[in-house]
Amino acid sequence: MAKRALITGITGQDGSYLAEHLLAEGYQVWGLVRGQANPRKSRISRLVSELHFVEGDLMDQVSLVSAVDFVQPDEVYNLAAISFVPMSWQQPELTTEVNGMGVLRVLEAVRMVCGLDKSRPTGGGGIRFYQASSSEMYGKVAETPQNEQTIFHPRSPYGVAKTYGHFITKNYRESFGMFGVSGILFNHESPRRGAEFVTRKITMAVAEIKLGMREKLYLGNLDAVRDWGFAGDYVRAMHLMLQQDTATDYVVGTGRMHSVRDAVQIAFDAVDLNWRDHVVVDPALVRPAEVETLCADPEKARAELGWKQSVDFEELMRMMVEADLRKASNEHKYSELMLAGSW
Ligand code: NAP
Ligand code: F7E
Repeated sequence: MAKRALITGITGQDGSYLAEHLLAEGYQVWGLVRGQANPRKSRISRLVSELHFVEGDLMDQVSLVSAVDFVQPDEVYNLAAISFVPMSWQQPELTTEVNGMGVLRVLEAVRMVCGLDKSRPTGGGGIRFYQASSSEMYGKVAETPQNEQTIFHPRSPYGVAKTYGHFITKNYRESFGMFGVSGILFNHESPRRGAEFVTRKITMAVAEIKLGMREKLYLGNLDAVRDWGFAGDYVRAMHLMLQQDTATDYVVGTGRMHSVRDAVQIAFDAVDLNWRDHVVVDPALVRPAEVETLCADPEKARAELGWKQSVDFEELMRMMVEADLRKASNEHKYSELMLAGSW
């Protein structure tokens, strides 16, 4: 019988790649969705006929228990979150509820459906659980590169909430013997990345500037350094973590550092434009407390999972520019036809 996976956050960037990967691996894939007709207007619209959906929200414990009980999954991937760091300063309480307490609620749903008793740890239960932890937990980094032992010093309400989610997953592993793992994933991007994140903001702007649709790109801290990889590669690591004999946490990243300025340079070079003619630094986009540098040490994932990335940073940025050029030129042609009255 096909294994069943339940993905929270299936409509997000990672959820869409993970759903494709698990379908290709022969899984029956269920997505937890919220809101009316949500899957039909999202990144997974073309997969809708191959997927199954169940309603639920990380803010609503009962909905999560019902969803896990209804699906009876072999594996739960908890990807749902408020994932844009600046939003966590605007709405810290909501971010903490979803990214922190939300993890506890999913773990409780799994524990209850597995029948794990709080007073009598039973050593597991049938459902394996993946938590989407983040390199933002390292924040003001204690050492470079960061590995599974590096201490956390989060710098945003997002990072603090993710740190709670990380430790409560570890605690359920230690308290109940639950097969719960956290993937500490560094930044990963793709043509499906949300438009608010810096790589996609850059590649969308480059496409529009190249097509004459706008002149300027406003950015914040160009000196920030990240370890950026391709989302399609990172979802393979999530799946591998749940196929191991023992549950343990893994860092996933490339081990390479690039600045926001490097990302800008590569993207503008891809269309033969000089970024200095177009990029404007807007101090309003600088964060209250910045994570200056991040760099993964993915040795454990390489050695134990056999995981490695297939796309390097330059290829990734060019892939995103090309995708945004195609998208913007289609929209451009469409609006020109509309203006000419011939549509
Ligand atoms: P994303 O594109 O922003 O997707 C977030 C998902 O969470 C969406 O499907 C959204 O659903 C869902 N969601 C938000 N609030 C919810 C709630 N209250 N109940 C149920 N679902 C809710 O994020 P992503 O880039 O795919 O990231 C996936 C996960 O990995 C997140 O937990 C993120 O924090 C973490 N992470 C990401 C990165 C990265 O570089 N991408 C790195 C480390 C960790 P709607 O469609 O309904 O809004
Ligand atoms: O910022 C700088 C900004 O918003 C990257 C999420 O997936 O990865 C992501 O979080 C850097 C920061 O991602 C702009 O200050 C400069 O230093 O693309 P980002 P993030 O904050 O690193 C982690 C691992 C996650 O877990 C998160 O969910 O770029 N930057 N100028 C800018 N960033 C943005 N967004 N916009 C700018 O104009």
